Amino acid sequence: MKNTKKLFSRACRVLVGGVNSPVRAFRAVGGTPVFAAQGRGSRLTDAGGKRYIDYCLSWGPLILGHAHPAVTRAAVLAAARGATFGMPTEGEVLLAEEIRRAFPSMERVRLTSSGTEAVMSALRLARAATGRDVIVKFSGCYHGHSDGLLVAAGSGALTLGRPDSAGVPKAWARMTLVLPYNDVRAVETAFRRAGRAIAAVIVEPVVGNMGVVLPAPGFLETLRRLTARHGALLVFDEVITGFRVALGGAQERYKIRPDLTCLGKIVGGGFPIGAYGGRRDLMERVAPLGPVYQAGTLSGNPVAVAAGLACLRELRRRRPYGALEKLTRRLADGIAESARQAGVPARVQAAASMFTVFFTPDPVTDYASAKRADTKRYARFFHSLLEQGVYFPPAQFEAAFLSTAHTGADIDRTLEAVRRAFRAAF
Ligand code: KE4
Repeated sequence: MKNTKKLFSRACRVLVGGVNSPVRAFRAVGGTPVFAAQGRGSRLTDAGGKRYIDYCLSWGPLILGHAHPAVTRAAVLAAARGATFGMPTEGEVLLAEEIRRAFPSMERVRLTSSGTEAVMSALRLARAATGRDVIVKFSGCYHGHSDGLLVAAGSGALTLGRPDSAGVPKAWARMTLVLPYNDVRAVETAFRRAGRAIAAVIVEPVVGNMGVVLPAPGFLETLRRLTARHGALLVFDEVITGFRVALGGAQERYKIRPDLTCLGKIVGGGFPIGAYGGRRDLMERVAPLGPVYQAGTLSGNPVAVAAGLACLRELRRRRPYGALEKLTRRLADGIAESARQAGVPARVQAAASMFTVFFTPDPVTDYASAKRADTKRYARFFHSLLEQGVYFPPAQFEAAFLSTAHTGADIDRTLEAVRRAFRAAF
């Protein structure tokens, strides 16, 4: 820990808050952030040499675990051929084909370097295609840090208590209509009142950024029906759920065909990649074919593409989703049972291999109910597990993840640490 403290104070003298992304700063849970030094499989080693079973997994990308041999080999070989050309390469075509094979709704694809870029571009396209300005989003959902979406945002913005970021022009915020997640009546009212002004509805089809919140039966279907009826577009932000809740993401699981989809995280195998895509008639409005400009020096970067392709091909070959879901269910049920036995009010909400422990007795269905969770208890839970070598996301309003590298023995060890945490910290 000494190393880490020294490293963090040195980091704070040059990096804002000592980190390159706010969620890493442990502001919600207190203490000094863990500095990673190495990862392998389900294990993470910090700068002080301490090892952890990792359930944060870099906030989602590492569904195959750290340093998967096929992904690492692909990236190293690609790098040796040249890191970037600023020219089309075959790998980008192969990755886009692999994405479309899993997401048939993505008839045309554009690769970017982050999920934020993918979402920002998809919404620019939605506004251009409809000639309308208003975007509907749901409070507590997070869609990256582009201006129009930092309104009632989840993830780090929610954790830091600043769901509406400073610096976002009021005009931008006025073009973002925020509704409660899972509130069908609110969506119907919004369309009744402003349907003709709404360009798109963007949604995390399964929310990760309030912690894991599932769509109520009929919610996604209502979004599909109302957007189609009013000439608005339905945008699924599957940056977390893509290749996570199924090979074809939430749209495969819930059998809903959105007009546009945004991807990130897993699609790059741990390297910087985002992607957006959808109906051909929409996507062909994007430059160079159409008037919607979007570009990127490292979009479709050959090294990232090679890693992403290796990752997606491994997922297609292994189809690990049943086994991942079973292991996640065992962990989630075990945590819930330990909380019950310890008399600690907790809800463990899971979807496939993503889950969240909320310290609240009630179901978490939207931002208001998520905010009722006891975040101080979460901080104590987090630190007790950290001490015992188990690394959960350092914030209540995030999702924890399993990978194909997690084993039954990892789950047993984790449940033992959870039992101790409930005894020691509650
Ligand atoms: P990136 O720009 O971070 O690649 O993707 C933005 C984004 C878009 N949509 C969803 C549903 C997302 O969850 C994200 C990013 N997720 C956060 C964690 N919840 C990234 C972690 C961070 O901000 O450091």
